[in-house]
Amino acid sequence: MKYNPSTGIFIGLGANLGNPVQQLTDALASIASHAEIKLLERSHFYSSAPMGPKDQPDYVNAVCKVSTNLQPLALLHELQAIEQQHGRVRKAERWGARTLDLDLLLYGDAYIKTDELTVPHYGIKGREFVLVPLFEIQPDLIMPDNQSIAHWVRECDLTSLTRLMN
Ligand code: ROI
Repeated sequence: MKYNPSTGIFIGLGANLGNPVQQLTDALASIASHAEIKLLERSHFYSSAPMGPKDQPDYVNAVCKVSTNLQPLALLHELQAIEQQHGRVRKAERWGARTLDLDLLLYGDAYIKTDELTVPHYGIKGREFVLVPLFEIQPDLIMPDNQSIAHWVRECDLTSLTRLMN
């Protein structure tokens, strides 16, 4: 099955170890210079309190919009390669700190659920550090379940999120 990306392909970026702003900047540069991926938009960077275990540093999060002819799984593999290039070490702890996390959030209106990939990403709703940057770059976005992004932004708690100057 070939997926139609016409309503946009969105990637979430997050880091809370090392120099998160630099890692996100470098990851965006890698995405922008990738032969098969075109960077269309990027949000500001946002500082956010950790969701999950609190004994870890605050995160820096952002979202970007891309276009690509890569199908979802091939795109995921390219994102994983970029994570590796930027020093990502996958740890056993599920919700632990990370040097760089690239999540395929949305691929048009595709629904995919395999062992390797779930799209829409299960962590979009209720995560202000995903919803707010997504809303910033695509305020008219309608999610695959037909809810507007604006609806979900209104539902979430924004108190631990700060927009950075980047
Ligand atoms: N918390 C925040 N604020 N930002 C993230 O990107 C993030 N990523 C994660 C967990 C550990 C769930 N918490 C997070 O994977």
